[in-house]
Amino acid sequence: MPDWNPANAGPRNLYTYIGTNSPASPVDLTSSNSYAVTTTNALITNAILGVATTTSHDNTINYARGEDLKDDNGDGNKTDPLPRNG
Ligand SMILES: [Ca+2]
Repeated sequence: MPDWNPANAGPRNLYTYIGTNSPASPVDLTSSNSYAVTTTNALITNAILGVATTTSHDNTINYARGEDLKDDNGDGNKTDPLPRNG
C-alpha cells in the first residue's frame, strides 16, 4: 500500500502552479519543490488558501493530500490516510 501520510510527501504527488498566467513555455511541475502541495511550500500562503491561521493552512493542505482530517473512517485517528481523491 502506498504511503499516504501527508507529512511524508511520499508517493502521492500533488502539485500546483503559482506563477504568471500563460507561461512562455510548459512548466514541469516536478522540477521544483515550489510546485509541490506541501505544508512547507512557502508559496502556498494563507491568502491563497483563504484561511487565517497556520493550523487552517496546514489542515487544508493535508486534507487535499488525503489526510483523514475529520476521521471519516471512524477509527479515531485524524492523521491517517483516507484515499478518497484518487
Ligand atoms: Ca481516521
